[in-house]
Amino acid sequence: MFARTQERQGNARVNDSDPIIDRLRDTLGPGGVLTEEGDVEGYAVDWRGLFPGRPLCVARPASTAEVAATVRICGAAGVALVPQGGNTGLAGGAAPDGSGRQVVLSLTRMGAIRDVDPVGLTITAEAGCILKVAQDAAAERGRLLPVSLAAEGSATIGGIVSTNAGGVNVLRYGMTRALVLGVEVVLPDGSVVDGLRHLRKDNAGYDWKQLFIGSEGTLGIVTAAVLRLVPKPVHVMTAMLAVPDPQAALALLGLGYDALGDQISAFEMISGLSMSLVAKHAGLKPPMAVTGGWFVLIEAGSSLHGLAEAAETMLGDALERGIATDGVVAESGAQAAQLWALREHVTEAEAREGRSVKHDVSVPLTAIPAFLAEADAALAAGAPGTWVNAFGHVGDGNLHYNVLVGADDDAHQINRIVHDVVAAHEGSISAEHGIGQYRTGELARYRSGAELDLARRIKAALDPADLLNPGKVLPPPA
Ligand code: 2HG
Ligand code: ZN
Repeated sequence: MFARTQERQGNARVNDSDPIIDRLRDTLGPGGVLTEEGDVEGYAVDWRGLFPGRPLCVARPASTAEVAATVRICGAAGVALVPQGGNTGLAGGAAPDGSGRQVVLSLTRMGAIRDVDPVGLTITAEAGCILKVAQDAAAERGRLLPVSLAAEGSATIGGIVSTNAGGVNVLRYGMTRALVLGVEVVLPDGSVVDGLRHLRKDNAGYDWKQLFIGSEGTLGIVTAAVLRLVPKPVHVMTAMLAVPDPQAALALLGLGYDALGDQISAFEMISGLSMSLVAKHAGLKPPMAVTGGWFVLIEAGSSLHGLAEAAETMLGDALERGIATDGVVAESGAQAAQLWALREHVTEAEAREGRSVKHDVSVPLTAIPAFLAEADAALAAGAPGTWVNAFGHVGDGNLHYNVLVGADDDAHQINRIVHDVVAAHEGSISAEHGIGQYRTGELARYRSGAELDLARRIKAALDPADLLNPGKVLPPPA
C-alpha cells in the first residue's frame, strides 16, 4: 500500500475574479475555495499526469449541506462540477477539462467515520474518508472491510463507491457494489437524498443507489455510504508460487478451490516481466528466481483451524503435478506483507519504466490463456517493438494488460488491437477502472447503440443540463 501523489502538474492557472468564486467563498468560507496556482495544481490533473486540466477553482465543502449549496451555486451559473476524491483513478474520471470553466468539487474535507457496527456488520463513512482509515476502524472492532487495492492509502470511500472499485478481494467479496448497503447523494439540482440504510434486505421499490455506484459522479455526488463488513478471519495464509504459464495458473486456481473452497480471498497473477520491473524500480526482491514464467499470489482466510494444512496439500499437489515449479508460504504477517508489496508495486514500477498504454480488461476466466496468446501475437504483428506488462486479478478474469511503448507509438491503434481481441472473447474493455475520459471512445465502439442510448436517457433524466462531470463515461453522440 502506498500513497499516490501527483508527479506532474497541470496547467492550473485560475481566474480569481469570477463572481462565482465570491459566492462559493461566502458559503464555504475562505478555506473552502482554492484559487492559488500552487494550491490548485494537485487537483487539476490525474496522478499519472495524463489528463492535465485547468479548473475555475477547487471547492472543498465540509458537509453534505455545503456540497448541496456548492451544486446549487454552480448550477445557477451553468458551471459544471467535477467531483474528486483521492484522485487515484486511472481513467481521468476526476480531472477537469482545460476550459477554465469547471469547478473541481473535492470531498476530502468530509472524512468522518459516522459509525462502525460490529454486530450489524456495517461501517458508515463520509465520502472523503480514506479507504485505509475505514479499514483500520473496522479492524479495531475485529471486522474486515473487504475492499483492498494498492491505492488504499489515498483512495476515498466516495471514489470507491462512485467508481465501483474492484481490487484484490473481489474473488470472495465482490466489487464495491456488492458491499454498499446505502448511500447519501447530492443530485445535480442540489437536492439531498438520504438513503443511508443499514438493511441487508430492502426490496421496497427501485434500488436507486445502484445508479450512483460506478457512474463516476456523472449522475450525483455520493457524500456518504454504508458498507458491509465481514468478520475478520483469524487465520490467513499467503503464498507465492511460480507457474510456467497462464494455463497452469488456472489449473492452480482449480486446485485451490478443491483444497480451500470459499476461503480463497485473492488470486493474483504477475508476469515474470512485471516482477523484473518491480525488482528494478522498487528494489524489492522476489522470493524465487524470475525465469520468464509467471507468479501467482494466493491468499486465503478462515476462522477455523486447518487452513495451513489445506494450503500445504494444495501446494504439494501443485508441485507434484508440475502445475507450479516453486513456491513459498509466508510464515508471518511481515512475510505476507513482503509478498503483497511485490504485487502492489507493479503500477509504480511500470510508471517509472516509461510510457505505457493501459488496458483493464476482463474475459471469461477460461479464455485468459487464449486472450494472452492472441493479444501478444496481434501486438507483435501490429505494433512491433512494444512489450507487455501483464498482471492482475486472474481469479476474477481481470487482467491489466499494459503495453509499454515508445514515444511514437499510437495509443489508439494499440487500444484497438487489444480491445478487438477482448471483444472476440466477449470480454469487457473496463473491468474495474471505469471509463472516465480515457475510454469513452472505446465504449462507443464496443457497446451497442441500444445500451448507449439507455445510458444517455438516464443521464438526461437526472442531469438534463449536463452539470455533473460532463465528458466522462458517456461518449458524445455520434
Ligand atoms: C492494480 O490492480 C490496479 O494494481 C492498477 O488496478 C492497475 O496499473 C494498473 O494498470
Ligand atoms: Zn487492478
